[in-house]
Amino acid sequence: MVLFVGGPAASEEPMATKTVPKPAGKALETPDKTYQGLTGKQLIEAYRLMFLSRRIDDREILLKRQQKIFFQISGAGHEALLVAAGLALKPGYDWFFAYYRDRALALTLGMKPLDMLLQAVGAADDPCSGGRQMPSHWSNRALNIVTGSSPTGSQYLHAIGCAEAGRYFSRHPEAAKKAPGDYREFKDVTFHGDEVVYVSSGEGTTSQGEFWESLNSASNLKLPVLFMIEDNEYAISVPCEVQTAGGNISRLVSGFPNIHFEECDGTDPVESYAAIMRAVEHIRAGKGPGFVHGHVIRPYSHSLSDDERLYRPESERQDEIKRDPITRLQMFLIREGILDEKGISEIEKQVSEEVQEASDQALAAPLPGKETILEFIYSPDLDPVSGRFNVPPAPAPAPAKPGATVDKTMADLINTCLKDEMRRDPRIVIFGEDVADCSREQYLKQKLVKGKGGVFKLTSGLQMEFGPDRVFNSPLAEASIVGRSIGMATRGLKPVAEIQFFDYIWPAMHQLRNELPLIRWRSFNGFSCPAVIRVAIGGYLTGGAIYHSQCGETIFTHIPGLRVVFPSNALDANGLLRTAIRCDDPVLFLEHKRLYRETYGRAPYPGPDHMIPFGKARVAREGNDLSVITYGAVVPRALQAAQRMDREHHISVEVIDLRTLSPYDWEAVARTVSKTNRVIVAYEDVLSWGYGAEIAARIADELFDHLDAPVRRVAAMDTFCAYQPVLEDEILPQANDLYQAMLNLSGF
Ligand SMILES: Cc1ncc(C[n+]2csc(CCOP(=O)(O)OP(=O)(O)O)c2C)c(N)n1
Repeated sequence: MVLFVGGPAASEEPMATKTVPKPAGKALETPDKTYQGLTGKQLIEAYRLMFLSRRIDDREILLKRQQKIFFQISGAGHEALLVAAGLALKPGYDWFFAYYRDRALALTLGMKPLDMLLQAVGAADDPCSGGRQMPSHWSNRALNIVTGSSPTGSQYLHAIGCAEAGRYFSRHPEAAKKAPGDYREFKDVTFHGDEVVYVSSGEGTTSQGEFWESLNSASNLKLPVLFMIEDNEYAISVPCEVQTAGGNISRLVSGFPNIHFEECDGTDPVESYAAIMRAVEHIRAGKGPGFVHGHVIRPYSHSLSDDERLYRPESERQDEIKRDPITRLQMFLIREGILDEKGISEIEKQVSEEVQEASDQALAAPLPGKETILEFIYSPDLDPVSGRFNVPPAPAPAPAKPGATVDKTMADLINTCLKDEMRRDPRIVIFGEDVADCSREQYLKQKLVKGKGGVFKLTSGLQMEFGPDRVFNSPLAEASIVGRSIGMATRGLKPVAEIQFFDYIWPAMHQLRNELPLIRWRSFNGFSCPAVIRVAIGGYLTGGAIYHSQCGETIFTHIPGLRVVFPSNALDANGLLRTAIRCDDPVLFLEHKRLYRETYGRAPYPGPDHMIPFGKARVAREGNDLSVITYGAVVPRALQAAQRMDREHHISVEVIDLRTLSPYDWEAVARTVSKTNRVIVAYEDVLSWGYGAEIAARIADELFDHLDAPVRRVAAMDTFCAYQPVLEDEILPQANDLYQAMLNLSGF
């Protein structure tokens, strides 16, 4: 008998044949017998896939040792559970957020050994990422395997958003229609009423907050999500009893309502399949999520960079090897008379040949050209900088009564933009903390309450007009708001989610830095997630203090793949928000709280189609002697200072409002600096390492010949914003600070 003992293969002989013949030998003594619904034929196929998965791992290990690939992490020991999951689910129908140990799942769903080895070598034709991601970061659009990342746990929230999107499209199939002229033109939508969204991780990852946030929402909303926990008892070197109170994740989560729970021996494909099928049945019936906790083994250390002998004694490792799923299935097949030793050897020979051939092909494959590096940071289809997004305001209607004003605040025109866009595009959903008018809808229906619609009332009336499927409150969990948006947008919805205060954006940082802007680039345009995240930002509030006054936009402009917008007035907010919604890239839309209802910058309603392209600055004030480059709430302060300079010193100051910070309008900067030869960069965030540093550095670098004076910055002090208004005034840049800087620079 050929027994597979679970060690990496030292070498594999190149094989001559190309075709994969059927296994010879004695097979299927009892062809009609099934095992928890699996036929003998399916079990033979399961064995083939499990062995194939292990052989690819072994091959990668060999290649890594030969320095032909650069990283290896194996799925060894997890194969039985994952082949069972692959057999229970439908590729291209269900959705998959798989983690790095899910090689056997990916193979069962239809990925090929060559696909995997092309990724391992980092080939141009790596179908998962075009040579950008480490091996075992699965992605395949046709199979609905959504690009995965390396951070453990962030995928859970994407699965929630994906499931919500599937449900939304099932309830509102008209929303799935393509429409020309905006992101929908490039976003195909497929959905099925009984689809399952699979998401997996190891047991260590269940320590992440994102796992708990996702369980909370899946359970509460009865979402069709299959949670798969592959418990190999270790997270690198940390054992499960250190990760999880009581040492068993099933016990901890058992109180969540609506979930069907299963705990199984994940080294046994038959038991695993039965457990997964029961969970899948519950999910497809619309009863809620399933949770399968499979106990597996990890015979190859965490990764090739880890040596588990440093923290696991030999006795423990030997015990584990006795549970090797490949050996177990092999013995099962023989015992049950499904396949004999000859048949098994035949399968193993075929698999070895296939892997050898794929490996040879991958090693000969062309590498990615350096010219591809910047491809797919943003949408290749729709450029929000282009003239296509330039739609001037419609003419303002005459005031109803003489003397009455038609001017609207920034808050009004953001609200109006959301309403107009929601009427136009049924794929838009709005959610966040407190954004609904009233979660207990009956109060609205009975007219017992007026409704809230956001702590700043920016989403007021939206739930009443568009209903709770499209406008709803989220749990108080910022990572979840952004993570769910990513899952929704990946499926084709357009979430316009709200983070209530910029000060509380940080729990979502992982999603904003490592996921949202990377989906397109890391999948080589396989997936995209053009979500809009609106955030109330900034100080000058008198009493906002530290945690209601923060800026910090620079941290986000530092992220490739994310558009960052920061309007200073009502009309721009309206036109830029519409561009954000209609475009095909993820956008962080920063709304200054102090500007929401200012008298400054009010404007008439510009109609339902007004758009401003990104990366086009506005000359807020023409001038000849000195330039101020700024944005947000510093714009009105700079204008005030400029007027005073004119009044008191006849010095004419030009004020440039950047409007969008990434991309930004370098041409406008160059134009004004070449004209006035003196420049201040002004911003509300702390001075050091702020947004102005980049602009000032580039001016010094590229416009040195045009400068008659050093580039100056005016910004907040390098501290936090204090509560007491006397301190706040001192800390944040005021019109007088700008005036002093202008005076000083003009005399340089
Ligand atoms: C957020 C995050 N923190 C740390 C890591 C480094 N890391 C990679 S895998 C891993 C252990 C994961 O353990 P577990 O979830 O049990 O899965 P297993 O690898 O055992 O299958 C760690 C700490 C990471 N990738 N992401």
